[in-house]
Amino acid sequence: MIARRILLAGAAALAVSVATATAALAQGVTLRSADIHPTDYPTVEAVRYMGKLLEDRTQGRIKINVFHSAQLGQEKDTIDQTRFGVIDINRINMAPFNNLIPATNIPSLPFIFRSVDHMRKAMDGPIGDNLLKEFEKHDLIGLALYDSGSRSFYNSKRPINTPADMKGMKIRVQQSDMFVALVSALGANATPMPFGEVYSALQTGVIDGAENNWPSYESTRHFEVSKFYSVTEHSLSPEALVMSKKSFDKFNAADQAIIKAAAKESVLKMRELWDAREKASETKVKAGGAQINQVEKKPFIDAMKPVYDKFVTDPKLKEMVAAIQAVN
Ligand code: GTR
Repeated sequence: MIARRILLAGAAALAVSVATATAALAQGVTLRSADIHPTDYPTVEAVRYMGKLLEDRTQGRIKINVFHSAQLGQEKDTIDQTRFGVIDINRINMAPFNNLIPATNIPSLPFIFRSVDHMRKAMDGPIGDNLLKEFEKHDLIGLALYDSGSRSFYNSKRPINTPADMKGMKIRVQQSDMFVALVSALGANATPMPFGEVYSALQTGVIDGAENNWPSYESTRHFEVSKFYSVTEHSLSPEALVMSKKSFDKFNAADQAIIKAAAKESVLKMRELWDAREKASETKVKAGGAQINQVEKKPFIDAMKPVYDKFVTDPKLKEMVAAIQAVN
């Protein structure tokens, strides 16, 4: 009897909470999404596009508000906030996840992808899907993978032609042990630092250089204080679009499917914006005085081999590397 009453009370409470949640969702929710990039950056625009799709497909019940320009914090700090559900959606590079989720090291590895096409093919297929699933163990839903072009070194001292040119240089890296190892393998001193601190660190000489793709080198205006851009294209570390599992679980299965589909569809939009922005950024930095030099990649590839030995240790990661290499 008592048990039955408790059961009924429990069921009633559950019904109330479901009703409250449903009412809230019926009225509409605006998901908070984080990005460190400025408002016109392709990643920001792509998540806004995803929001538009959601709004259209749910008659305005689900919207996204993108807090750009690091309004919600630097990338590493926003990871925990997303896991706890304070931030609903987060667009972050793979690198700040490297220490937390071992599989994310693989697509960040130096020269793992032969080209942008190779990266897109690998990330669009089962390898990318499995990678996205890895986030779930950490209270995150992996929604999609975005392009991030290719990262190259830039510095204020001299053009880099060979790894020897980097000896002793202080190079900023993302907060990832793998990136520290990658730069150390070239004989430079790796300095992990949040993105937002790099401009003044370059300007004051705390660091000699950093590494990034064309759009980030341009949007941050790093080219003003670090004019030698050497096209090493050593990492194609993609961007991850993740959602807090706590936030995701508040939706019913139908809405969850709509969210996942909208995220996937934003990938193509992102690529269109990205390809255009890369070209525009390259032109802009050149006009702004950046000195670009091409490099022979082989010595860099050889010097970075030890990074694989250090980070590709367990069989699952080895399999992932082999699977990526096997993609044509
Ligand atoms: C950019 C990337 C950012 C961030 C940044 C960095 O290319 O889009 O998410 O990782 O690089 O170097 O910190």
